[in-house]
Amino acid sequence: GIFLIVACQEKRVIINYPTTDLSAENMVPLPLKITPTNSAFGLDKNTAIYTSNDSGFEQVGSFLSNKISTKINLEVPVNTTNTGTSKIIYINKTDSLELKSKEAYQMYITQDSIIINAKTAAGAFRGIQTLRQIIPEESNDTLTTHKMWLVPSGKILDQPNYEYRGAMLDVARHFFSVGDVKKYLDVLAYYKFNALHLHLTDDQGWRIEIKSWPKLTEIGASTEVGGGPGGFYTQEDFKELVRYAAERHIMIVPEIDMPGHTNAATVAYPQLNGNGKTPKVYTGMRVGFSTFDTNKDIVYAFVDDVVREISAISPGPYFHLGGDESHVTKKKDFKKFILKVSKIVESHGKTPIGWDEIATTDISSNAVAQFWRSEKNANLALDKGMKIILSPAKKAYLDMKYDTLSKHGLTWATYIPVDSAYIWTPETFVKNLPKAQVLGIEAPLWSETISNIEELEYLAFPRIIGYSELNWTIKENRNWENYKNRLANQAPYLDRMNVKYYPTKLIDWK
Ligand code: TNX
Repeated sequence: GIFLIVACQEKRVIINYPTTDLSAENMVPLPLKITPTNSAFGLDKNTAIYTSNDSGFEQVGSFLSNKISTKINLEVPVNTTNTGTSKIIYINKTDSLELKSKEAYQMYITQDSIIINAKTAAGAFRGIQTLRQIIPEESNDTLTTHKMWLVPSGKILDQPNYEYRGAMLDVARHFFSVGDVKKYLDVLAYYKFNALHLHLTDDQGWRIEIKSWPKLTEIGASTEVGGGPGGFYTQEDFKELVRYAAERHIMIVPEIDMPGHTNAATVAYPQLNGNGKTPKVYTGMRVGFSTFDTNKDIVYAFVDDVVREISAISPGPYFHLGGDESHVTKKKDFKKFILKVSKIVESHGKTPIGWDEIATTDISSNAVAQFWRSEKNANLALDKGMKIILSPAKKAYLDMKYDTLSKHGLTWATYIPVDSAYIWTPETFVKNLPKAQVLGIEAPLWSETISNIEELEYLAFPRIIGYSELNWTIKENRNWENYKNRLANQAPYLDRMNVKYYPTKLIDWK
């Protein structure tokens, strides 16, 4: 609009920019369509950001300004009334027909301006991640006397391959602080993820305050795998994580794993226990030994309280009820429990998600099955018309070791080196997979073998960056050789973020 006109009337020196190639930039995930025009936008002290008059778009503008400042130490004002600026980055809300999804965006980069068009603030937010990636680390213009960062010109049209692009973090086996999770969220946002699933409870710990059942955290949060101190999020902590994630257009998906994986809950409240043994604190790594008593009313009253309290502080559409590895729950009890709990979840306004075992029950087709191990269960879910999330352990488990030398991780599914994590086709991974029934890929990070942020980063990075591309970039545009080079060039960003990624020899790190 108006700022564009002002900028164009501004007298400016015509600079002969070097020839550039926007399509050769190291963008991850790779955008849908890139059309280079071989010139450049010179980002400098005369640049200002303007946004549509919409609070979501204004927030995106401020976010971009902050990130430019931390990357290249340049202050770019947002929606300033000072007319001394001659170049603009415009973040614009529009209904262009070319934008096919809420998260789609267009970016037009010319000598005078960068215009990012999106239907929603989420789309604009995805767009500014791309822009962050193509701003050079160092001032690289030799023709001006002041510092200038040349952004290659051209047009980008971009949209996600899948609507749900997730990471999961197990904070139950080992607890991770609010600060750790925020750091993870920062990097997930840069690679266009939009969901963080928190595995909040398991045999070893209960990690979220429930006001109506206080012993869950007073007793159930007191330890973790290996006997360390454990920990938990207060509801205020959780709200802060939700807020921080929302600022990055990422939804938090809370998981309370049941009826198995419930030892910590039953240590706090033995009346919930259904395995016939006296519950004791557990700090080992076995699975499948615990269960709620699925025949007691008190258990369903408990679940209702827990789901209500968490749903009240989770604005996202989903609630994950677990359902995996309930090896000591009778089959018929498991079926009854999952059905009842899924109805409780729906009664609190949320769509249930569960691990693929839930497809063996009569759960409604509105529920989502997370395929982790059983292709048979995945097919059951698809036959019922359920949507699925793809987390196949052999390809997408971040807790699998890279190779025999890995310092952390498990091996039960396989080894997953960085190339193997990228080279697979989620679109055809399950037989007869209708694309419309796939929400997207989620990469789980189970934490039996990791107890701090550095160890988390060792397993998550760089593999999770590959999942961002499988999730965002269409199959036809994905290619390992090409990705490999773009991944190598993520090193300066990861270093700046102090992310201790595993420096695999498969990549020629820059
Ligand atoms: C299986 S994946 C589990 C988790 C473990 C993980 C370790 C799933 C739904 N259940 O309880 O942490 O393996 O890789």
